[in-house]
Amino acid sequence: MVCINNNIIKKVYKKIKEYNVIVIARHVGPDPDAIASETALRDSIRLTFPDKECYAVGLGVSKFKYYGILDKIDNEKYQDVLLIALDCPNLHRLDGIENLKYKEILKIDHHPAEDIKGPVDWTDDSSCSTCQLIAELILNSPLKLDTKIAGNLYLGIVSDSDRFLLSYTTTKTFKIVEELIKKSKLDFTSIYSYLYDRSIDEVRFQGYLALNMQVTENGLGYLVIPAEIVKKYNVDLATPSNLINSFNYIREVIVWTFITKDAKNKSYKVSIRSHGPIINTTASKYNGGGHKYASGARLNNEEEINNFIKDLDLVCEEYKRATISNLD
Ligand SMILES: [Mn+2]
Repeated sequence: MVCINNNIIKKVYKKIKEYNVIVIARHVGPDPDAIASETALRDSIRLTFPDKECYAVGLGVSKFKYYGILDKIDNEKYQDVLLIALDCPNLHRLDGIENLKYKEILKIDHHPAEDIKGPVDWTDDSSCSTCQLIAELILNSPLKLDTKIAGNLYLGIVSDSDRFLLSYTTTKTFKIVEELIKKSKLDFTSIYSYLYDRSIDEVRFQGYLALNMQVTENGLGYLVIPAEIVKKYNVDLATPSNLINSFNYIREVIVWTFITKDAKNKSYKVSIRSHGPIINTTASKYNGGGHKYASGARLNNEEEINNFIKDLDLVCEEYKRATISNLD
């Protein structure tokens, strides 16, 4: 049976009802789940409570403009607002809240809990996405739904679960998606292009990644990508992490990572995926963190790169050894 979190949903709804001004924020460098959850929740609050002021803040990303335009507000103008943090467990990674005088913080997130802790906190790392939680909230409270809101939530769920492929996709995910589509009459197959449309430059860059990825005996796939390559293929720093899920289901690879030179910040941006070993503990040793099987990190120099690769390789080796001894 699918269990709906009615208790916390009631508390979240009550908090939203209590405030006249609500600011919704999500993590820096947003993905579709982060952007779609904030615009969907904003639009639902506006639809339900036309007299409230509700804003979704943070830097806009032009390729995500389908999900809705983000709000530019004067943060110092507002007092006593409710800040809703979505898809982000750390205060310092919330985008667009500098100098905002918020009275309380309400968090809805599917990452393991970190420093954000408000009086109402809905953290559920068994949920495939923040959009799944927002859909659960809207479907089980007086908050209103329309086709556009449902479309945003659907794409956020599809994106973060990698098309229902990742292990935190559950029967609850399907139940919520079914209800979302039924209730809104969403024509869901017509909106996939907003998620999957890409340029030939990106496809060619994916070819570069495939040709150049190193694979160790223990099943670690890794590649350090120089800034010149990113430039040569006319892609950007975010492209390797956008493409990393495409390298799942390679027989010889159990953990894979792309390490991209970030010339502007004089460091390296790291994305890691796994279909076995837990990797967020290694990520947290290198200025990062995230989910058990999908994490990110930051490296500062070549020595750190070498140590990081060695550590991950060891994680793979230990995992392989444990799996083999389980078979004995
Ligand atoms: Mn997410």
